[in-house]
Amino acid sequence: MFKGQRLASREGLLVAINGQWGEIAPLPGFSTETLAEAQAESLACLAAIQRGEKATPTLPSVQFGFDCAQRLWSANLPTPLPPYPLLQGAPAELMLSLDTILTGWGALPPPRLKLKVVRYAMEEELALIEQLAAQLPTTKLILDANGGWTRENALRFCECLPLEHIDYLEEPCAAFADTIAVAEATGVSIALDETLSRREEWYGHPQIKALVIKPTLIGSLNACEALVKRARADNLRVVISSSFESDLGLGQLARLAGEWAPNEPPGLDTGHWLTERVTTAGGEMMIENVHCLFKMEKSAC
Ligand code: OSB
Ligand code: MG
Repeated sequence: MFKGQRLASREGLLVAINGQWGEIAPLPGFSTETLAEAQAESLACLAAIQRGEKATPTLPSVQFGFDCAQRLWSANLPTPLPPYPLLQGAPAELMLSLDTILTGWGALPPPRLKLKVVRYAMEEELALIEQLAAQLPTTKLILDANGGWTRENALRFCECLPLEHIDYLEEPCAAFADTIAVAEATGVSIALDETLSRREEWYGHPQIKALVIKPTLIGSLNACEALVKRARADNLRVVISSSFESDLGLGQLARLAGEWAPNEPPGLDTGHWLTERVTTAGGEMMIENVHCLFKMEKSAC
């Protein structure tokens, strides 16, 4: 479910420039552009490159795809950290299946675990959080409200949180001022996500602990790097996060996370929602599975 829309399939575009690939996949409910708009701008950019001009996309997903396809990727990065798990589903069911989920992680519980909130009754979500805190005492919980609470409901919820088990809460309220008021009243630490992709004004605050950067929504890699620099200057953590890209995009995001936030587990545990891959296990594009919309003509000279 994405902001009330159920997505049964994930659509997107893949672009190759001089043999290097990038992914353009606006996320319904989160991206401001549609796939049709991204496609029209992508085709215009490819035509510009064909004419010998520089492509200057303006839509975030197109900027991300074109930047990845033209980036000089570092060859020798250390192995990226594994993403933290993203727990999804109804609290009552998750509580019943928690033992099975925990065994699935093996002997070591993950250092962090993310849970979406404002999806079910507040009491049920709080009960699940209590149970996770009790059963995973060494795991810090990341909560994400996607701006879904009023200030009053966020206050009610955060006053009941076991704060020592909470790493941070992403975007409790739609308005930045409400989010800060909730942080100050309850002591909860905050991470900004939608505030950044919507390019809203924000200022540093001692309780803002992390910036969640979703390159498909932010757009150009330069804009992402500017946020990384601002985070470093303000002593904030950087969490590189997915917008439900394919295995190609997720692999590139993992590499960006390794460069920009080498010590921070990324928010990239979304690949298992997709049944198909676009690359082989060795990282080669399976072009026989993609439908061709544009092919660069080889120039005569
Ligand atoms: O709310 O952070 C979100 C994915 C797509 C759109 C919005 C969100 C997400 C994620 C990605 O949660 C996974 C993560 O950040 O851990
Ligand atoms: Mg978020």
